[in-house]
Amino acid sequence: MSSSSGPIAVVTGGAGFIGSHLTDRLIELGHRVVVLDDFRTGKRANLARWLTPEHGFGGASPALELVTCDVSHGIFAALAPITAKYGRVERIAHLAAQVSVVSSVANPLVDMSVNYGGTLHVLEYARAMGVAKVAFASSAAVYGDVSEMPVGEDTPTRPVSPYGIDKLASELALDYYANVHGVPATALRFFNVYGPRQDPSSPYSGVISIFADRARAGRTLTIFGDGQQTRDFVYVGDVVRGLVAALGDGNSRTVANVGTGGEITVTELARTLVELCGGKSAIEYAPQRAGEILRSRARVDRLREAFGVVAETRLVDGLRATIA
Ligand code: UD2
Repeated sequence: MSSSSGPIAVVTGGAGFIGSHLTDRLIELGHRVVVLDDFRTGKRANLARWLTPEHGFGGASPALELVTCDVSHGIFAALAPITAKYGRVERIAHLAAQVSVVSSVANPLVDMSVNYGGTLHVLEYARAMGVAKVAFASSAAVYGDVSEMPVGEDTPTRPVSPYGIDKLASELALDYYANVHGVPATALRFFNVYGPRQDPSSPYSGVISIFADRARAGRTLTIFGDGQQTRDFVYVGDVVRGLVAALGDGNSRTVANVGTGGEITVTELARTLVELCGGKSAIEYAPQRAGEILRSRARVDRLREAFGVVAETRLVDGLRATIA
């Protein structure tokens, strides 16, 4: 990839949890990054490092351009002034999405238009402008409920939510654009991503963000179900390494899981977080959530073999960083 004086890397959803960490990393690596975000869930504060006072109130450092844009309405107009100034877009990481599985069940049409529609707009831009690589944030939700663990990429996909369906449809669109229009594209299926900047404020926020927030305040942690369900929790820094690799040349049409290959029960997770925060919180149990999957654990061979990436952050270290 090229330096900040050269072509541009676009991060859609770049003010969000994962997108802002990716933006940090790409700028550190010397890229000029254009963040497209509609700020519905993304926050300027996540990019505070690059919003320096010497570039004016709300202005960004020369390595970052921040553009308010709802990706599901198209990205040509938002990017035109930037490309006129700095030249063409070379790479796009497409992370902008409606991220809640539960909202997708309540509002499937909104979900489909934002998530699948947004992907089509990105791919249309990539086709028209000859973008060198698109990396797409897919999800373990494409698998649905599978009995075989760990889950490999060749496991039949049977999503059980509109969210999973539109992530899978987006993967199919990537494949179509790669095949028919020659747009190099890679999809990464994220497992349960956690880390600093994950917003705990919604009841459907990631469990680690909610538990960490409560454990720090000495409040009770609520476990849904018997707590024996497992998840493969992967630290955001490791996910970013996967994305950076996916943005590089090669591996077009590759789909890869992004997880650790391990799993932990929700009860074990709760106990660990309570302990790390000084042991003041109680743990209570509430009825199981509808549509809950019992186990989730990624096969990670392809991530290692195709991208040279191994998620190496130990859970306890990632939890400490999240709490801090
Ligand atoms: C994750 C992803 C989702 C999708 C899905 C695919 C997140 C935030 N969500 O959903 O986008 O990709 O995987 O399968 O990464 N829990 C509690 N107490 C709480 C909150 C949660 O016990 O206060 C439990 C919850 O019932 C579940 C586990 O913790 O068993 C993880 O929940 P989650 O909402 O973090 O993520 P998940 O796996 O439902």
